Amino acid sequence: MSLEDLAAHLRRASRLTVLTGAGISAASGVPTFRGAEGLWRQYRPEDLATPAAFHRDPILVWEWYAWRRALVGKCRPNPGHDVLARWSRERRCTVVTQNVDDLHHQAGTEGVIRLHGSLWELRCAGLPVPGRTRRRTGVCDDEWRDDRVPFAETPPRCPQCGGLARPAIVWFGEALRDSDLRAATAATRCDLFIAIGTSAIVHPAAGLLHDAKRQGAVTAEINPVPTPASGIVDIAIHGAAEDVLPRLDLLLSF
Ligand code: BJW
Repeated sequence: MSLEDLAAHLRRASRLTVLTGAGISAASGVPTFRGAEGLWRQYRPEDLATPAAFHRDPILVWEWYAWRRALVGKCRPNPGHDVLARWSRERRCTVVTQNVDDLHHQAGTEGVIRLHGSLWELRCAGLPVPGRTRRRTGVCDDEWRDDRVPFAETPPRCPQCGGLARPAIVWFGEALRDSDLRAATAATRCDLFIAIGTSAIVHPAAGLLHDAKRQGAVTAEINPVPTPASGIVDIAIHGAAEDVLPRLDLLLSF
């Protein structure tokens, strides 16, 4: 099946859902996790992206996030994000993303469902700031946005209780926010489901494509390399999102 076949399904689809992963932001300069230059090739997820890692060494974890915020803060949406933003407005396309970079939002995508949180949002960790206070704080419900690079102080503190703040990001072993998972699951009831730029191995996000297929959706994947989803989808397009999506968008106008 070809790009033309995918365009034909897109033209017919009245409910379209797209699941994106780190690959859609690669052309913007955001590192992926598992590619040759991926973050997990240089860092161990268990040292940086688990609640246990944060309890063990919050300063190390915050240094890593401060570095990523500085890097991602300079990145801008690419033509792949732009096409999806337009589809969200003009084709009732629901964008579900695993990305924490907020580039879909910056591109003007409406109603993005962010499964893994955002680099730019923080919440209270309910822990004392190392070396500052012995007092254990409660967990405040507060979640707030802070896009300052660098932070006023590292590690940042909860504005409500003064305790340690943490990134509002879903780490390994943590549950996704109920409302996000429910919205993403609802979006699997669609005519066409396209997975773009994801290695399709992190659950529950990776299961969404299977749910969509089980419910009768045509499924597609856009990725330069094969993934575990490639053998399952109806249409696998091997290519970069920033090239394939504008070509696909152009085909829709004929
Ligand atoms: C391009 C491109 C271009 C490149 N164009 N494409 C079995 C064993 C152990 C654990 C588990 C298990 N089964 C399930 C689990 C749990 C775990 C999991 O799935 N692990 C797997 C790795 C096995 N899942 C979880 O822990 C989740 N929570 C959970 O299950 O909770 C259960 C629970 C319930 C109730 C109570 C308590 C718990 C949470 C998962 C959170 C994932 N978080 C991360 C890191 C966040 C940290 C941070 O960002 O700071 O999210 S992991 C990382 O992977 C990140 C991503 O969102 C996620 C997905 O990665 P993605 O986007 O697919 O990126 P890559 O790099 O993998 O792939 C990029 C792709 O792009 C590649 O294919 C390239 O080819 C392609 N590409 N250039 C198009 N130009």
